[in-house]
Amino acid sequence: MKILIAVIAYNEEKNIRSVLDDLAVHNFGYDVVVIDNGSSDRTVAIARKMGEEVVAHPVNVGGQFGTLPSYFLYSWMNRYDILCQFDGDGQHKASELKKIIEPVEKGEADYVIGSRFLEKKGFQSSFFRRIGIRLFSLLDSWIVGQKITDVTSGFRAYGKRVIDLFSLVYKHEICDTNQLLLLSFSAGARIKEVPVEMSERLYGQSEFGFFKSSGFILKGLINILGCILQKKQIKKIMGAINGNQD
Ligand SMILES: Nc1nc2c(ncn2[C@@H]2O[C@H](COP(=O)(O)OP(=O)(O)OP(=O)(O)O)[C@@H](O)[C@H]2O)c(=O)[nH]1
Ligand SMILES: [Mg+2]
Repeated sequence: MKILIAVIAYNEEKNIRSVLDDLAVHNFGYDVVVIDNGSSDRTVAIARKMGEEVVAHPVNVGGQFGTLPSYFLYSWMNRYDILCQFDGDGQHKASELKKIIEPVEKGEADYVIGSRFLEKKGFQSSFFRRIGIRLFSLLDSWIVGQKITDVTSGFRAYGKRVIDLFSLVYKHEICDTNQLLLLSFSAGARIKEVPVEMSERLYGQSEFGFFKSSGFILKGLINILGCILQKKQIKKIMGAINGNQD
């Protein structure tokens, strides 16, 4: 199976080298691509100098979620079977990639979330962020009918069904992880969570300061409603695509 690790980055010149080194040390046969979201620092130059493939947005688009259409399309065009998102800020560990990839490789899941809250080890995020994560995890668990503990986790693996969905069918803006999870579910993706340990960001600041975190709740609720309304349509289109492929 062809596996791609997409490292998403925006002004991560202080972190990117150690992230790429970590991925090189633990590489068990995956390819790496850096999706740079219009950094104004040396992120792109450092990654290219290290010999990595880089897709560089000429300008910053859509916050961290602006990188998703690029990695889905890159993955689809290069015929990858499994795609993982890996943050360029040093919070994810390459040694844990096998854990999130394995369920997709074994054909048990199409959308795997690395959860910090299953074993409660490592960095657990700030108090306010945890409230938001808990609220959305509960709501999404109810909608998909299975327990989700860390819906906002950026450490994820996707199988072909999800790659097809976001490269061929759903080309609109992706605004948050509720939308990503719920649309994948509507497309028939089997969801699984595995325990992972995350670290604190090495350098720099998170995209989610106090104000953005507050807006994040309202935006999330609107997104969830939108996904419920689109469920039937996504199901129908994905059914047609998979029927055609068989
Ligand atoms: N802030 C920001 N980050 C981006 C953007 N595009 C890509 N990223 C990358 O997205 C990843 C996650 O961003 P963070 O701001 O750390 O957000 P987070 O990890 O979801 O939140 P924390 O748990 O608070 O760190 C990092 O590797 C960023 O470099 C962007 O436009 N803005
Ligand atoms: Mg982060």
